[in-house]
Amino acid sequence: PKSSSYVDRSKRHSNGAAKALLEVMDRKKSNLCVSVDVAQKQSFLSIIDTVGPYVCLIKTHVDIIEDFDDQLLAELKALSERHDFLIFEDRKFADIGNTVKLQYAKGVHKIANWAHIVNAHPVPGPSIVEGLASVGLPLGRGLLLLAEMSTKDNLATGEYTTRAVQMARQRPDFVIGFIAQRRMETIGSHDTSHGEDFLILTPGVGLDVQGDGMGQQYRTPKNVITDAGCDVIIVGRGIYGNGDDVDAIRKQAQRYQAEGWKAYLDRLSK
Ligand code: UP6
Repeated sequence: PKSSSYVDRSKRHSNGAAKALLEVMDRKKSNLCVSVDVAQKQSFLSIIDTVGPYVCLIKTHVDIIEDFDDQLLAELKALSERHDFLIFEDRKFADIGNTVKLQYAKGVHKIANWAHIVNAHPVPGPSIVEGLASVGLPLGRGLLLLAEMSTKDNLATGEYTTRAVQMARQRPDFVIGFIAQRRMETIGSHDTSHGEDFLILTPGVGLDVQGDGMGQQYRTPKNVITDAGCDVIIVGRGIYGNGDDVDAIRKQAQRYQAEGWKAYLDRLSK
């Protein structure tokens, strides 16, 4: 996967969400996912409308939004169609199969209805994937497992990461890849010659600062895409962290899109 193009990989993926993401990346020349972590609906929608043309994916934490309602979801959906991007709810499910199934399908947010992609911590074991797959697979959704994290001194290392990769291999129809900091195909004693291909989405990306004083650690698009071979850069405050001036936000989105795409082209030409 590190040396294949996004579009070639899209043809080989059987999961609809993975295929659609790789296709939109190629179509828009963007491996940028913007993480919209703000508390007000108006600000949330305004940022998405501004960055929409430059992203392949919008990542949400809908439980942060104070004035969340169904109208917000309708507008989010409309923006995703107008600007051609997919939606990833960063819910980080972490409970037993039966509970995550309910959290995914029900409650105020009804995540499965609108999020093409969600993620889960592998800590409960394979049953969490089964619970989520029972809801998401019939809807054509995809799941990412958190095999690694971006924060200082996090526990998702070594054997934990290896076990996460093994869990993903058991459900290639639904688990489309990982939240991780590098490629995962080579992990574990596995024969990769049969063309295994995980999507690697990587948070902790920033061009101007190294951290946030609360454990977050930033790397550049070049570190992440060219050197580590990841597929999608996830950028939050690097895009909108300096206030809500629309022109400034647009500029940052264009900058990260350009940097991310250049890093991808550099990787392919290696
Ligand atoms: N995120 C991380 N690190 C991880 C997993 N997820 O930062 O290992 C998420 C955070 C946040 C976003 O929950 O929504 O990615 C990063 O935002 P930032 O660019 O503003 O730091």
